[in-house]
Amino acid sequence: MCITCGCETTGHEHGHQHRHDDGTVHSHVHSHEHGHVHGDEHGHEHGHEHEQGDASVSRARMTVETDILARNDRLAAANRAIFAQHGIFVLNLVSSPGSGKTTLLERTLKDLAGRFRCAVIEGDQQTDNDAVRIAATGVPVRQINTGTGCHLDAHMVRHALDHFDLHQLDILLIENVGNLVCPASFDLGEHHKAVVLSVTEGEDKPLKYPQMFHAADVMLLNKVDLLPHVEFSVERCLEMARRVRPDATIFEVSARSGAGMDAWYAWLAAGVAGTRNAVKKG
Ligand SMILES: Nc1nc2c(ncn2[C@@H]2O[C@H](COP(=O)(O)OP(=O)(O)OP(=O)(O)O)[C@@H](O)[C@H]2O)c(=O)[nH]1
Ligand SMILES: [Zn+2]
Ligand SMILES: [Zn+2]
Ligand SMILES: [Zn+2]
Ligand SMILES: [Zn+2]
Ligand SMILES: [Zn+2]
Repeated sequence: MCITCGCETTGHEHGHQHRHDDGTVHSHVHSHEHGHVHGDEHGHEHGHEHEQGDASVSRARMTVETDILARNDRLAAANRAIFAQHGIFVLNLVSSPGSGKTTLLERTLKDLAGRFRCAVIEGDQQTDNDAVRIAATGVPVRQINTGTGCHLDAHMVRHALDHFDLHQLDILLIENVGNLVCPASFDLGEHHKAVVLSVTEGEDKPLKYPQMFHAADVMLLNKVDLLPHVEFSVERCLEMARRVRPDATIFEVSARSGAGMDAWYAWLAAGVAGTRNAVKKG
């Protein structure tokens, strides 16, 4: 169940337990086949714990919320450890539907090809449209269909990770479900939540959805190519965004024209460098 809007979220089947060829043991069991191949022999654990949720059903809603978030946070911490271990810089892209997340990803992946090794997790409720678009760029992509669920959680991401060769990645980009409310509560283990806001949505979104604009330390103001055609004050919007999150890193971009994208790429490159340095020191 989603703690924010109360909708049912579907779990997944757990049918088998497995051991990778290199000796890496997954302590969880799951029902799908996959091809996670390790390039070296360090044989670390990618384990995580599962819990039974049934006992919580009769408890008070507050307790249920606390349990769901505590469980998610534990799994997010485990994801974070995996990312740190492999030196992968990870972003969680959130927004309302249609702000341009997939378009922004497509352009970013094309422009960074050959420079960084990227992979994408695509969270969608029903379709594989976005995953197909990303696959066309040639980058590894794993789709997560949430069905009626309104956000990705750390557990879903943990399973998606099995489908990548983590040792061959610099950047992992996660496109969350288009929803400015529920994904704010769920840490996926990412380094940054990046909220995409387009100039067609109105400049007051940060104040209307403060939880999300507070949770995201990065904001991409997209579709600036449309500014001549819409009533939208960039200045007012940025002022409202900073009221909710004073230290936000903000980019004004057009995923269509490419305007402003170089600053975004420079920031990504700095993030990759920082993540790599942390691995060397650790
Ligand atoms: N003019 C303009 N249109 C854009 C820009 N970025 C995206 N679009 C258009 O906006 C629409 C939605 O873009 P998507 O990339 O599918 O948006 P999304 O956030 O991935 O949507 P969901 O996955 O449904 O949440 C498409 O028609 C895009 O072509 C932009 O910078 N400028
Ligand atoms: Zn929800
Ligand atoms: Zn699992
Ligand atoms: Zn999309
Ligand atoms: Zn696995
Ligand atoms: Zn590994």
